[in-house]
Amino acid sequence: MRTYTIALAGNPNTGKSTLFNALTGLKQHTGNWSGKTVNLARGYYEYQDTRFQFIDLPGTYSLFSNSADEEVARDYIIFEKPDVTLLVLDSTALERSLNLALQVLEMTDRVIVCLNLMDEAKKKGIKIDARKLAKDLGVPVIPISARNNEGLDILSEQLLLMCTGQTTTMPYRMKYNEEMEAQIARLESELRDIFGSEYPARWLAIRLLDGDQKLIATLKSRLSASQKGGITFGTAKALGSSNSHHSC
Ligand SMILES: Nc1nc2c(ncn2[C@@H]2O[C@H](COP(=O)(O)OP(=O)(O)OP(=O)(O)O)[C@@H](O)[C@H]2O)c(=O)[nH]1
Ligand SMILES: [Mg+2]
Repeated sequence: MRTYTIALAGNPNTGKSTLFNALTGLKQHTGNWSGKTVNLARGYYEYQDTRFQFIDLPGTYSLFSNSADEEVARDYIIFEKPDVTLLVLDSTALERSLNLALQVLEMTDRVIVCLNLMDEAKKKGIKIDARKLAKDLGVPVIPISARNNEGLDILSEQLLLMCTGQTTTMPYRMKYNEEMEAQIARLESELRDIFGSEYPARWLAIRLLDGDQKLIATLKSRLSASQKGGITFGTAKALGSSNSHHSC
């Protein structure tokens, strides 16, 4: 049986572990306070002759290098390359989640958005046009209530479709000003020359331009580990070249 890996990402307290438990039958700790999931729980779920491996990532508000949790979640998405990143949003506080959503959409085009806590949203009279949001974000958007097992069949179906390549996405990517876009394009093409399609070049270029030293260190150590003898001249130059763009 083919196994696909699904990473659950989202702000703290949006119901990632509740969804994880509902699908896998495990009992990952949940509760009404943030920062509970610190290590990566794994669980399995079978749907229509397909096995999904779920990874419960720590909840974060962004995916920069601000904390160990952010690094763990970000490194998983970039380096482990799950088949789908399942972004769990709180329907009652959507605008708070969109910052993280836009960051994930920069990192991968294999994203499904779950609008969780729909029961709470309904109670509060909040209406969300999931279709419009899917159109705007360029990825599937599924309303669910993980605690009440609602919407999980439609979600499973969408996971299967994306894992088997039957869904194409067009993730929304933020546009920066002209000067910034020119710098991104230059660095992006250098990075593509070195890494090919190994990493999302545009996202990497933006992070390097932002001077994300921890990401640079992680990349260097990963490269030296994979090449045993150390990083190549070209790679070192490209990673070093981020420093020359650092001030922008
Ligand atoms: N009403 C309602 N509550 C929910 C739903 N899903 C989760 N919750 C509640 O929301 C709270 C947080 O859920 P968790 O699953 O622990 O959230 P999390 O995203 O794993 O949190 P972190 O691990 O801190 O990132 C718990 O009290 C859940 O019972 C839902 O669909 N409806
Ligand atoms: Mg959790």
